[in-house]
Amino acid sequence: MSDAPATPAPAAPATPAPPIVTSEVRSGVGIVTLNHVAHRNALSAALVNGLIDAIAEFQKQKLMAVVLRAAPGMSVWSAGHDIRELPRGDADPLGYFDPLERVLRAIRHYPGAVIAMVHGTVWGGAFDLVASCDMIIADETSGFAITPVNLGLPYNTTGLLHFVDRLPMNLVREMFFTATPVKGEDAARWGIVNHLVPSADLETFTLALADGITKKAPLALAVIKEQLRIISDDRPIAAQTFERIQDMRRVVYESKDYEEGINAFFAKRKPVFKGQ
Ligand code: YXS
Repeated sequence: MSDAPATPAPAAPATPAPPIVTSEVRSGVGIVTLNHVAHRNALSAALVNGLIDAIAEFQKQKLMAVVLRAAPGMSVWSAGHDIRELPRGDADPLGYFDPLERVLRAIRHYPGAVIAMVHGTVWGGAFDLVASCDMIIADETSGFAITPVNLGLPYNTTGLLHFVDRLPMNLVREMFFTATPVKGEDAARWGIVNHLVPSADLETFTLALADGITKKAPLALAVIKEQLRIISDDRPIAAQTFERIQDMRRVVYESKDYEEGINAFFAKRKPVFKGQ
């Protein structure tokens, strides 16, 4: 018998990771599914680019309704901006070309209805994302938290306007100052979500709403959506005021508190903020 070492059997090819964004068309409705389970659908550049590509493809197909959802069974719809990709104090964390800002604009400019179907919790920039959709349909497992004060991050003015447009200022302040998740039933009572339905009915309800929209006049719907965007987005602001806001925000994202907020997240500990 040969004493040559047995040659190890070739390793089985690693099973490829499932795509973090999938899309399909069901009776004229575009459906995008966020599927990065390991990172709770954190809005990384890779996930956002997949989302933007899917939306662009639906626009090519002239679909009048798009549904954004998380993969079935995920208890987190999205954990918000990918904290791993946030700049560390040397740049505006929510600059114009940031992936989160790019996808918010893609949703707000889409010439049809973009509907967020929410099962599970929505955090930080993902709340801005679903709030930038035309409608939110959620179930009893949903919760919505806007969390810059947990990180020491200065939210941007465009983002603040997305919330001020939808809610009374006292509710906007409570959400931003406490970063406490607003539970589905309160989100419905506050008007954050259009409809709160039992999770067993969420998909059927949402697709039926989307299906109804696909039967309407596409040109009128696209123009009305763009008019509503212009009315809400195009607010004049004095150049000096904008420069003052940017300088105030720079002090925050260059602060030790912002660095502490990010470090604490990765160390999986509570941050200790010192106002510096
Ligand atoms: O440690 P591994 O590698 O397993 O990864 C963990 C987390 O690090 C990762 N993960 C994230 N990675 C990048 N960015 C995130 N936002 C993020 N969230 C989570 O996912 C893996 C599983 O996380 P884990 O163990 O905590 O999951 P869980 O099921 O126990 O808890 C789920 C959450 C969402 C409650 C928890 O992950 C969490 O609290 N995540 C942070 C939520 C958050 O604060 N998001 C705001 C991001 S900043 C943002 O959106 C805006 C800029 S702002 O700050 O202004 O609102």
